[in-house]
Amino acid sequence: MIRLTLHFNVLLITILLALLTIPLTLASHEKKNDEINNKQNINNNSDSNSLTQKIFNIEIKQQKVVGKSKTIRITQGDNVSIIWQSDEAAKLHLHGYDIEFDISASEAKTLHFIATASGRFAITSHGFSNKIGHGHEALLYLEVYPD
Ligand SMILES: [Cu+2]
Repeated sequence: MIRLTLHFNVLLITILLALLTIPLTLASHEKKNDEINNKQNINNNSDSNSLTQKIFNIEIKQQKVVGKSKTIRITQGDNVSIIWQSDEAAKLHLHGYDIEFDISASEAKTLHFIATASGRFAITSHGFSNKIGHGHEALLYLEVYPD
């Protein structure tokens, strides 16, 4: 009989402890969720606003980039726009990012991307005037420096 009451007491204490801990764990979970939500909000704000805008104007004449500099230098994470003007239609290829895009002789074309990967990447022609080909000579290099 004494043993039974002892066992019963132990059981009762265990149940009481369990009941006490449940609200505590729930409360700490809520707090953690709040913290996570706050962090996400901060990140969301920075995602839309804090990326640095970088805009470049590139002109192509007689299948070559006009000007001395054949390198575009940016920082990883930049929000990049390259505006192309050309005297001839062409298919261009940004290596590394593997973006292929068309430029035309009639209007400017904007290549837009976020510079997620760092490194040195060639922009080559995959043919001018709709003739398919792959120029091994790079028109331009894109250098993305690590943030
Ligand atoms: Cu290519």
